[in-house]
Amino acid sequence: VAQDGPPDPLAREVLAGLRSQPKSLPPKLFYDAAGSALFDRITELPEYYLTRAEAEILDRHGPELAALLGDGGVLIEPGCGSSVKAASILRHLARPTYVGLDIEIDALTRGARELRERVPDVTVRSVPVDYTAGFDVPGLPEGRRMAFFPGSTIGNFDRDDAVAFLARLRELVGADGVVVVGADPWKDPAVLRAAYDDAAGVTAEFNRNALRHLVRRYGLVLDPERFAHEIRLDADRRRIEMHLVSIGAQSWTIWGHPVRFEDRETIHTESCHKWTIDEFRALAAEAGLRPVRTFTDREGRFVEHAFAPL
Ligand code: AVI
Repeated sequence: VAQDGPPDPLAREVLAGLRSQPKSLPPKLFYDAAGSALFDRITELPEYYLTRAEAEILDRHGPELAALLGDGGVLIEPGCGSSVKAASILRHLARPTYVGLDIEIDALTRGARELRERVPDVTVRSVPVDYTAGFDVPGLPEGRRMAFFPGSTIGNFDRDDAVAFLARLRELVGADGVVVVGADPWKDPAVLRAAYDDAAGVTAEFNRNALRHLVRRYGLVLDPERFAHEIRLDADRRRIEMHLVSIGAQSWTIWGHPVRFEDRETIHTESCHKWTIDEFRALAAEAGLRPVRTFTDREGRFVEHAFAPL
């Protein structure tokens, strides 16, 4: 176990979060290889409607979204996720270009390969950047641009950060570009609760993986099993919070610093914002974006927003 202070920027962030009140950890800690595999399992859970609802929208309205970009257009995806989503737009276009931005080289390589299989006509460019730290993408090809940010990942940003991020996407696409964002609106609390606290306990494991990741990556001595998964719904702030609740009082020493937990004290690990269509449009307006098309699935559970610069 390292005793000489936090060894890298992520470790410094972790220590600061655990020594603040209330305690928190950054959600990016979920996503080591094990956490990414757990997230893939979440997207297939019966309770986690988001991925299926969005797939239905993209499948049905792919041609209309593609028409907003046009032949020869450039689709830019920060944090390239499932290539199925981008393919459902690009396969309707001639000579499209896909630009994936991701810090994980493996994700970029896999995404590029899968996309080429799905859309033979596509030109793929992979840019290894941490898109959360701002992005400057030099040498983008000519053509109209669409920034594509599906999956309700925007909901994992706090409101001000979401506005700032959308403003960056607006700049990236330029005056005649399009910004397409998937957002999950507030709905029946029982449906939301089940989506983030599934019967099989996969989301609980995903949440605990933030701690397991710390153990694996830094060799910290702590027991993830001594934390319970808890979600809190906050209707006023339109969000679900994920927490890890300490089972009993416990003390850790992290990089030479003591971290103490009272019984039932929590670590806030993630917020998932659920903005309604109007709330999300208001937020996008603050980022200088106006709605051009809005698509929902048949049951109205999920929304794909298309915006243009104001
Ligand atoms: C990645 N993100 C959109 C997921 C969400 O629904 O906010 C992360 C997640 N957290 C718990 N379940 C899934």
